Amino acid sequence: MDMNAFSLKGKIAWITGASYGIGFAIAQAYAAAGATIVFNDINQELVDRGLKSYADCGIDAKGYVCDVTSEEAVGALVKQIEAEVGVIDILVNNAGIIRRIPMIEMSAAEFRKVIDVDLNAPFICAKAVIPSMIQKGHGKIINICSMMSELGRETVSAYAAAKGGLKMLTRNICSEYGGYNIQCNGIGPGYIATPQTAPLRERQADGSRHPFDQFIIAKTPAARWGEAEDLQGPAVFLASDASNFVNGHILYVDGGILAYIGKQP
Ligand code: NAP
Ligand code: GCO
Repeated sequence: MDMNAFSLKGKIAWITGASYGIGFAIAQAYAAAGATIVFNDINQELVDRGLKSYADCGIDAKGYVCDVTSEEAVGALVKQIEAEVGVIDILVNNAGIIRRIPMIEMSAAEFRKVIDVDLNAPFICAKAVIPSMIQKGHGKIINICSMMSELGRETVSAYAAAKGGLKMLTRNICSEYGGYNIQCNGIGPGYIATPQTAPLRERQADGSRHPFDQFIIAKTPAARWGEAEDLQGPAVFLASDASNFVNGHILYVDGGILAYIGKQP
């Protein structure tokens, strides 16, 4: 096998919401594999923070302010990227939010907001890049899904609905555009130590581990939280020619959570 199939040399990758966390780690790996990195985030402060982090590790990334829930802003950004950098070969729909609120206390507006960022925005971004991918003859779209694409839990109804929907959007993009040599796959991270999950890992006043932290370690055969770096290899694979016949798949990177019924009493 030609190992160059894993290379991203000459590819342009747009990772949404990639100033820090999972998106940043994926972008770092793409840069190491040879890709040109483009990212956006919701405000200038985050973009500046991202640009500094990329520069600190020697990556010449292009950063833009763009709210991925705005069809107009995303359309304009894609045009700008095409003019300033080139046609996007790889889109990673990474930007996301979570609200942990018991469902009967959650307003419809709060529910809609989560669906807007976690489900509608990947639709908007994918829709914006697919026409040029069709013209170019290839494209990779990677949607960052979740354990909640498969499982439910208390307080995350909107997030689970969105990430479950994102799994099916992934399969539908594959179904609709696979014939144009576009592969759309998902990555389902397990519980990853990022700012998004920090409240679930906070030390207790007596110095003990947060009960949720203990719960996740017990529920994960790997017996640890994931790190954003754990997602790098799978993300490179799904962006590269090595995965050209992998389509509509969700690759769970979860230390085994979905395989495990939980510790016996
Ligand atoms: P995160 O806090 O979810 O980071 C996502 C980034 O997206 C942030 O910079 C965020 O800005 C930005 N963003 C939010 N709304 C946006 C919008 N409308 N337009 C543009 N950017 C926007 O951190 P993460 O933990 O690295 O999560 C990345 C992705 O992985 C998310 O989709 C998340 O759901 C998913 N995920 C995370 C885990 C985990 O355990 N951490 C597990 C499974 C899946 P702000 O900082 O202003 O919010
Ligand atoms: C939660 C978590 C999640 C994770 C992740 C799991 O409150 O249960 O924040 O849902 O971040 O998406 O894969």
